[in-house]
This record gives sequence, C-alpha cells and structure tokens, in this order.
Amino acid sequence: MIQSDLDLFGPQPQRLAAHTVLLPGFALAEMEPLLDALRPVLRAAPFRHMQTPGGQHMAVALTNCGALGWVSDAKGYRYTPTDPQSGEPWPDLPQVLLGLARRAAEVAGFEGFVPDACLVNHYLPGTRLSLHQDKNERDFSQPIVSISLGLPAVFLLGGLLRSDRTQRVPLSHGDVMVWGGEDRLRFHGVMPVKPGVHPRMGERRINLTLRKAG
Ligand code: MD6
Ligand code: FE
Repeated sequence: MIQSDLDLFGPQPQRLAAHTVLLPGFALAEMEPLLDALRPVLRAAPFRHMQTPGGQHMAVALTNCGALGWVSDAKGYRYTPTDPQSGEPWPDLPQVLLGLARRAAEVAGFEGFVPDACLVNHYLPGTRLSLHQDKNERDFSQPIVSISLGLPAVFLLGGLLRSDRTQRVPLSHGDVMVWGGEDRLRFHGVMPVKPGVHPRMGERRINLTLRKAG
C-alpha cells in the first residue's frame, strides 16, 4: 500500500466552527523546548487551587505567565499583573510560547497575534472544567490559542448560550486549538479527564491558553 501524499504531512487542520480551528500535533515539533521553558515558570509560580467568587475551590489547579495573569477569589475573576501568592510579577511569557501562539493564530487566519497572558491549567484524572465563557479580556477581536499537553481530554465546544448543544472535541498531547471572531464567546468546558499515564507527562493534563488580556 502506498500512503496518500496528504498523510506524509501529518494530520490536517480541522475547522470546528466558523472561526475555530484545531491544529492536531502543532506543538509536537517544539515540545521539548516548550517543556524546558515551562519548568522555571512552574517553579516561580506553582499551581494552586483558586477560590471561586461563590467560595468553592476550583478542581483545576492553575497558574500564569506573562504581563497579566488570570485570578479568581472571593472578589471575582480578573487579570492581575502580580501573583497574589508571591506578590511578584507573573513569570515572563517564554519566547517559544509566543512564537507557537503567533504561528498557530496565523494558520487559523488571525495575523499578528501577540498574547500578554498565558493561563496554565492542571488536571489530575477525574478533574473537569465546567462550562464557561472567557470574557475577562479587554478585546474580544483577539483570538485565544490553546495548547494541550499530557493525558487526552474531551473538550466541549458549546454555543453563545449556556443551553446550546455542545460539540465534543478530543484533544491530545501537542494539539493546538485557535478560536476567535464570532466564536470567541462560545461556552466551553472539559469533561472529566480519564485515568491514565501519559508517556511524557505522567498522570496529568496541562492546558496552556494564550490570550491578549490587556
Ligand atoms: C482546557 N480551555 O482546555 C480549558 N478557554 O483545559 C479553556 O477553557 C479555553 O481551551 C478559551 C479558549 C480556549 C480554551
Ligand atoms: Fe476557557
């Protein structure tokens, strides 16, 4: 059997909605530099479980890098220039992430994307993320670039109403998703991560979302 020419170039981008594109394996070529860059970020700003305004604590553990970081506490959700845990500025956004995000956005049709915030989410097996909209950023004309690492997960891509039906999108290690435009305010979430051990990342899923927040 001769492989078709297309297979030689790896999986192709998949359009999930008008302005939502999945780039399977897009981060794989730079995985080791990416993980090397992430290590000092996590040392300086370790994962933590933040409180929701309702007083619960989030199942997902999170941290940030970049000029701004997303935080949640009794006062609500917002971006801050410093890590409330250390009082220090969030760690710098690594160049390898800036480059990846810019190129992924470009492939998806968003030119000149320069993120100033990267939210890093950590899921253990069983952890889910309930349906939400990302609307704490200033400029909804800018897309969000999402990089998945480690254990696979099913991403739920909903509509502009919480009650809209959701599309189930399987996400694997190295997959990158870009969404913006009219999809920017879609509800979305993550199904509970199934137990497993990823050969490179162990018993966890990590998701990086790069945003232009300020
Ligand atoms: C996650 N992602 O994949 C959670 N938000 O773990 C998000 O909440 C998200 O992937 C906005 C844009 C892209 C995302
Ligand atoms: Fe989100």
